[in-house]
Amino acid sequence: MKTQIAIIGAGPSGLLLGALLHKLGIEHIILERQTPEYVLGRIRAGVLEQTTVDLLDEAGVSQRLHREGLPHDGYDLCFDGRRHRIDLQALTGKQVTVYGQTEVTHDLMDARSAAGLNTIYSAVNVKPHGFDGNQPWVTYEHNGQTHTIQCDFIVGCDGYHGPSRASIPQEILNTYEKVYPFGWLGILADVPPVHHELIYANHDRGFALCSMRSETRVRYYVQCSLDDKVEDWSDEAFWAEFKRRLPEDTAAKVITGPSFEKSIAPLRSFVTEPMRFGRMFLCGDAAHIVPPTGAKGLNLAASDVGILYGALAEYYKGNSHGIDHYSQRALARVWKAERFSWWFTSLMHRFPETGDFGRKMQTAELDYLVQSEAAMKVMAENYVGLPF
Ligand code: FAS
Ligand code: PHB
Repeated sequence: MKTQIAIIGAGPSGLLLGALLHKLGIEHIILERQTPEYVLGRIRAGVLEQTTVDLLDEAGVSQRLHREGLPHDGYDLCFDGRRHRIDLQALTGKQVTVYGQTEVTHDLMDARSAAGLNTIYSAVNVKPHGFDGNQPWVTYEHNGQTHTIQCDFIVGCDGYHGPSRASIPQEILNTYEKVYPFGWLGILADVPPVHHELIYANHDRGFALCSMRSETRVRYYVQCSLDDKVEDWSDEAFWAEFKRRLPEDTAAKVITGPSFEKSIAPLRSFVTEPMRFGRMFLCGDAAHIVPPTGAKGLNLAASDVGILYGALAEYYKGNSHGIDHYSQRALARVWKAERFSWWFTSLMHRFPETGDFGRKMQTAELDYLVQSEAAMKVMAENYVGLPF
């Protein structure tokens, strides 16, 4: 089989790139290791930057997002028993939209099947080849048969554990990594959110986040030990700890209920340089990971795709400038989002190793932040997403 673009991975990166390439009439195929149900079963991001919404508009898949997504003009920070609002709208003129990654993926999958586009699910042993030459190809097994796809370019949208980055000779790859000494325990429950916007809480006992998926479904998190297992946390234990980490008046308003999803995610910062290797590009988690504190992971994946799709459109019109500068342009935004996510994580979580002095530094920075228009503007500009 021959196509123009072979995409590995049908997460948000791969599906969004496929939708945008389809709009341009650029032939492509997506190869996904899992089933669609498995991909949809992964509970991940919840906050979309405006640039991500714009790309979903451009891809023609945002109708439900505009019907059901929740525009948010700000969020609250809690620390030292206090609560302060960061007014995104006033500080930046922009807002974010609360709409789960699962819904984004659903909308992209529905649009893809409605257009009759080719996605090979349950593709086994997908491997990129020959991307250091002019005629790359991808091999995979499906229903016991081995298949080969000749293509012009390969795009690795296969996440942190995928084969694309793993296929690049280590000597030409530069990676940067920081692993955080804690995880996030998250639940989904069908109860009304404690507040109409998100609340990020810095507490002596650890970080907590009040997020949501709709006006009737919450996504709440507490910082937990990396040694914790989901089975260590009953719903009662979660609710008690979650409320302990919020100011009393906020905790009193928390409506509890049975969780129907509970998972623990490790936190890491990770970047691969460059994000292009000959005729293979990396997009999204295949190239970088951020701690979820700043809600940047999904949005960075979208901006990588936005940059690459424009570059490929130019290439097929005879201009290679975009693809030749993809890595440099994507990384410029990636590193700023990595910095913000690391900073926000360092500010809001309990780091036992930094002791009481470290706690005092966090409280001093938060106390300064909420009293300085300039400091809040810097935070807000990064939270709503930097241009690309
Ligand atoms: P993904 O990992 O989503 O998709 C990669 C796809 O490639 C998957 O479908 C995978 O099955 C497939 N694949 C892997 N290996 C393959 C192979 N060998 N062959 C074929 N296919 C293969 N971001 C936020 O903004 N906020 C959050 O709260 C948040 N929480 C997260 C929680 C967890 C547990 C994780 C892991 C991530 C979280 N993220 C969050 C980040 C997340 O949303 C990612 O940024 C987003 O999924 C990136 O999308 P993709 O780049 O498409 O990668
Ligand atoms: C989420 O709703 O999952 C979410 C929201 C904001 C974050 C992280 C996660 O910063």
